[in-house]
Amino acid sequence: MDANQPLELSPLVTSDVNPLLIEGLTGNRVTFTGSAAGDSLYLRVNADILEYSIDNTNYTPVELLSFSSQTQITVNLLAGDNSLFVDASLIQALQDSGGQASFTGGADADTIFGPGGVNVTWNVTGANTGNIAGVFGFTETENLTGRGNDTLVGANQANLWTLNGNGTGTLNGQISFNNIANLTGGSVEDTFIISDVTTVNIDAGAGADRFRFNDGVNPTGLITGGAGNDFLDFTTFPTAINLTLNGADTTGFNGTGTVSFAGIDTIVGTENTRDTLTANPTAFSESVWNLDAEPTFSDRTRTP
Ligand SMILES: [Ca+2]
Ligand SMILES: [Ca+2]
Ligand SMILES: [Ca+2]
Repeated sequence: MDANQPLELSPLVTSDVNPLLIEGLTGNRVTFTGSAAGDSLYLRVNADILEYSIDNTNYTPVELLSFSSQTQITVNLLAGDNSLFVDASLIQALQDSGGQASFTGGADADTIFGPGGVNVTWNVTGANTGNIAGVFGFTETENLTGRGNDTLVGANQANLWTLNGNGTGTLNGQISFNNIANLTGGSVEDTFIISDVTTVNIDAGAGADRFRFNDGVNPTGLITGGAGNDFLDFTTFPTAINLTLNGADTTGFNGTGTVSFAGIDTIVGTENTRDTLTANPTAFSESVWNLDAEPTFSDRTRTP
């Protein structure tokens, strides 16, 4: 959906997507209310004044509103496939002032487009709920689109992540995300199913986390298991893998090869008999291989 989307609609429809209401405006509060159809709203701050637009071309200042710790900007776009575009200048103004903003997508599929020019953290705290950088909350939101080197953080619950493109995927089947460079799991089990080529850095956080590689690999992104017994699982990977263990710390082994990884404790190979696992001879003073039915490697401190 591009910035000019409302202009592509026929004139008959345009009048129905424009009735954006500005309500409850005081010195520190304002509410934007959309229509029952799909609405687009662009928010930015220019010279300390909040400005809004429906087409990213014509902006209207909200001069009565000033930024302080009391500031509350509420956006409720009601039903329809809504799009909210949050400029970096607004995130900055909220962070500087201690003010807050919130977005309610309403029914249907709603998208937040994050700020460009800065790297922000998107925190998902529940079903279709979370915040950007702790200052811009959202609920009833189905799609998150990052810009730049953004990070998406899952809640401290069992999470299921699917990656089906570069920086693109879903979280718990509820939120889809695009153009996200870094994913951070919660404190318990996160499962990442990687089904396309990605270059995302993934830190699964604490808990017993699993990275399952289907058709996809992560050629330049780093896979970090963190604390807990974390799995690299190539059971359904279509070709042989080659991995080299380069070291270990208290969170597990790190290495390179088909994927680059750290904090990993268990590796499950493919069905292919040509998988290789190599221990970098300069990395370990002791290498103990136990080649029984469930082979193990140990440097006598950690066993994957
Ligand atoms: Ca709407
Ligand atoms: Ca985790
Ligand atoms: Ca680990």
